[in-house]
Amino acid sequence: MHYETIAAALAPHGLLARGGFVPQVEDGLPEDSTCAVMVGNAGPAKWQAFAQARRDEPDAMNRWTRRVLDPLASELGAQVVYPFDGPPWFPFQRWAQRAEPVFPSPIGMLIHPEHGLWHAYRGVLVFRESLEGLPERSDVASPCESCADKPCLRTCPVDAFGPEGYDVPACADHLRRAEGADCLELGCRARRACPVGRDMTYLPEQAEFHMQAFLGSR
Ligand code: B12
Repeated sequence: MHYETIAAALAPHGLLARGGFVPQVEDGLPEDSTCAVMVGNAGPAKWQAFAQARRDEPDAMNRWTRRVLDPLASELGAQVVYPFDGPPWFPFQRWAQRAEPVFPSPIGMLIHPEHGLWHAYRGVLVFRESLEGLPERSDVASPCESCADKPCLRTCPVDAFGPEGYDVPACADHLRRAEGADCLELGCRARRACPVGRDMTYLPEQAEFHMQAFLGSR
């Protein structure tokens, strides 16, 4: 199987092959696997595919993801593992850092040099056979290293991102109040303050969907 075949199968669904890694025993993936390919999204492309295919159901994005990736994995001869199956959660952010140049940002999410903070993961395809054409992880620095200003740490209206990590209750309480409408409807203000990958910013309806899902999960 060639990596480009996997990327081509994902593309009609607005999804990207986002590099791969060689599973180790501690990753908790099937023992006979030799290669894992991260599946994710960046910018509005996945939203556009999802909006056309979505059903009126609870947990709509995750269910759509299963409807897309379960059959695609069988066609490709792979198994699929999802970021939303848990707890315990599979360590998607750790895997992502092995697969491609993404780095922890000051607000916890991983930053990508081109997609900025406007990207996420929808699954990992796990292969028994070895793959051809797997891209090597490129060796670039985190864009946060050269960002002196760090507007992401100064924009949250309730200072949810601090040295102690992410204050989830403070963020969620704010989103439930009238003053939180901006974060709820357009997406996290700290995320929007980041200068990297501005052209990849989620669409307002996409951002609101994710913020509502976050509130609904609590
Ligand atoms: C539990 C969880 C949450 C919890 C707790 C987050 C926290 N305080 O860590 C809650 C519900 C609050 C949450 C919220 C959000 N989350 Co969340 N979440 C997860 C989940 C399911 C498990 C994380 C975990 O504990 N893993 C277990 C450990 C062992 O794995 P790990 O990879 O080594 O852990 C890393 C994280 O804990 C991370 N981390 C530490 N502090 C923070 C803070 C934040 C805000 C985030 C996002 C991550 C993070 O650092 C660790 C080392 O790399 C992951 C999916 C997954 N399976 O990884 C998504 C995930 C981390 N979330 C994600 C996102 C996008 C969000 C939201 C921004 C969603 C939104 N609204 O758009 C919000 C944040 C709210 C906001 N202000 O916008 C993305 C991050 C993508 C990226 N670019 O890095 C993930 C990977 C899901 C995905 N499908 O891609 N999330």
